[in-house]
Amino acid sequence: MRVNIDDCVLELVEGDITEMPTEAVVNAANARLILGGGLAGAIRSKGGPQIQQECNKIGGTFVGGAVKTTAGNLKAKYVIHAVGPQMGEGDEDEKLKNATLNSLKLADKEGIKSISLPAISTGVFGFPIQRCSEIMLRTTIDYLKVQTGLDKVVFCLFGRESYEVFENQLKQEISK
Ligand code: AR6
Repeated sequence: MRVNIDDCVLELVEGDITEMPTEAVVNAANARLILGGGLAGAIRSKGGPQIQQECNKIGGTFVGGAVKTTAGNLKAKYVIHAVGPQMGEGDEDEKLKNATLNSLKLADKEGIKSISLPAISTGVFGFPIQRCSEIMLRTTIDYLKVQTGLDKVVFCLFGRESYEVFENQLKQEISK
């Protein structure tokens, strides 16, 4: 599914974000920036050791924050490591909103034109996918309606079920 938000294309695809050819891809990271399992593990193994080495130099960031490294062997040029909340730690919705917003802001600050995001926190961190779709889509649409240099924002969802949750939610958002 694909819609326009002012001058930016907002697209939903089902697939593997490590294969996305956008300039940046977002990793679902932890605050210590240690690439563990799930998507982070796929980025580590496909992208090569350089990404973890750059993360180690940065050292970490706050929950809701986002930092940038290069993307090693991935098709993308950059990985933006966004730290989502772990379910149960408190203030999860606000933290997920911030992780989304800080990823988009960082992309803009770096002059990045296209970015792919996953459903942050909905794997190992246990955040419900429906609530994630509401927060991430609303935050992104609101952001793109103000000022952005981004041409394209893609939500790359892993599996049909996650894709359908985001698709239904995006349909609702644009009918508002
Ligand atoms: N492409 C797109 N989405 C993916 C991919 C992929 N290749 N692989 C998984 N997903 P998770 P979290 C989806 O667990 O919940 C790690 O140990 C997955 O289906 O990767 O934020 C980190 O180091 C789910 O919908 O991230 C952190 O410690 C979503 O991506 C911690 O897990 C996020 O799942 C982060 O947990």
